Amino acid sequence: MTDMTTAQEDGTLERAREELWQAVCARDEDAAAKAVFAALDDGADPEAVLLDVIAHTQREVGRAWAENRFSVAQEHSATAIHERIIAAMAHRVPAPATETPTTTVTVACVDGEWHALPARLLAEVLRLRGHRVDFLGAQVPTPHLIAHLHATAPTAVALSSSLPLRLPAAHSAITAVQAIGIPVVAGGAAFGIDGRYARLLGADAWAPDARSAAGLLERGLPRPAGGAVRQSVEDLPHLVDQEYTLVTRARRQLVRNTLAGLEERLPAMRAYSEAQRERTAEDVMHIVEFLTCSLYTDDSSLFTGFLDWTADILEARQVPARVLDPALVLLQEELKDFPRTLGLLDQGRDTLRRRDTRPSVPGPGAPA
Ligand code: B12
Repeated sequence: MTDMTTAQEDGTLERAREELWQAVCARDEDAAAKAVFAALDDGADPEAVLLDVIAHTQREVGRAWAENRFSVAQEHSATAIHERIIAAMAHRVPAPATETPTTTVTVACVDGEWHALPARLLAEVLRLRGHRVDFLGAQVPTPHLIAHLHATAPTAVALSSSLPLRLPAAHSAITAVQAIGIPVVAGGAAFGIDGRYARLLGADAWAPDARSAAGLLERGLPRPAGGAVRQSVEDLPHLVDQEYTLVTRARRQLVRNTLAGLEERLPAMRAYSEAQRERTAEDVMHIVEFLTCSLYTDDSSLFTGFLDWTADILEARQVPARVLDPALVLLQEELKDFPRTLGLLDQGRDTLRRRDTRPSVPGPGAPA
């Protein structure tokens, strides 16, 4: 790499960000490659290109989708372009060849987690820092991960998850990996901006981004003692009330009953198109899933944060957030024997009410 002042590098990265953004908006892979390779040719640090150009643009893509400026198809196209550019970069910027890597890091997404790109970015940064990386990609079922680790015995496992819904699966993976004496560093948006869920689930370490993850792994992680797999209730004593287990077991029925209840109480729903019905079913499914995730962690902010996020998404599409309230009311009626769940639903309704200055949201049993 040529010597570059910070100001020059900032200018190069800024130009690359602008050009890459234009390229993904135009779904033009050639222009995207040109933007990134021009920055590398100008001497930009490959790690900065990965994190401050590509990851930055990918987050902008997420924002554009959330604000209804990008369709799902446009988001998919941008992600596909980024995946190809990252792959092309890996074969263009060799890993440092000076020393034999002393660490092998297995990078894997939690079971059910499709967001592989954040994990891929981490893997590439670790490779550039001289680690040997074993990248397993999206949704790795825990038993397969463990079998693989028995065969490969890495120094550490880097477990990635973007969706908080995957936290129960992340917990199983963390405890299973630690039971075979391998330390786990957790990361990705699911673990919270301050890593609170990584700590809650007993991960050995957490890092907010790939740069600090690389620093952590360079300093080394202590090996866990190994032995019997920790039971989830040992980390999360509130689970003894069984609410998480029982509500999770009933979730399909809950979604069906809530949809039937909505149809009965909201005459407008009877005129919904097939697509609108599907979207409503998806929303209700997500509400129930985030509810169970909050029960698992005993953290109401996961549920209220999700409702706030869904309300933003709906409002960006000209749908008022209060359409969510009747579903919460129906769930309160279905789940009246579960005090922790009722508390979460109450807090959820408060969150929606606070967003909506208009009066009168129907209470349980009130005619809709
Ligand atoms: C691309 C994308 C997808 C793609 C993923 C494709 C792929 N190959 O990765 C697809 C289409 C599959 C997808 C699906 C869904 N997605 Co999506 N997706 C995104 C998007 C736009 C970008 C993700 C990304 O690559 N981010 C870029 C990187 C750089 O993110 P990052 O977290 O900052 O990564 C850094 C750190 O977290 C850290 N890190 C990451 N992993 C690890 C691991 C370790 C060990 C460490 C230490 C650090 C670390 O290092 C990275 C680099 O510094 C985001 C928006 C966003 N802002 O991220 C939504 C987003 C994550 N998706 C979202 C949603 C809701 C979904 C779906 C549920 C949508 C649906 N209705 O089906 C599904 C769920 C799929 C599933 N089961 O997992 C929401 C989540 C909201 C929430 N409340 O949690 C987001 C935030 C969209 C939004 N703008 O609101 N998605």
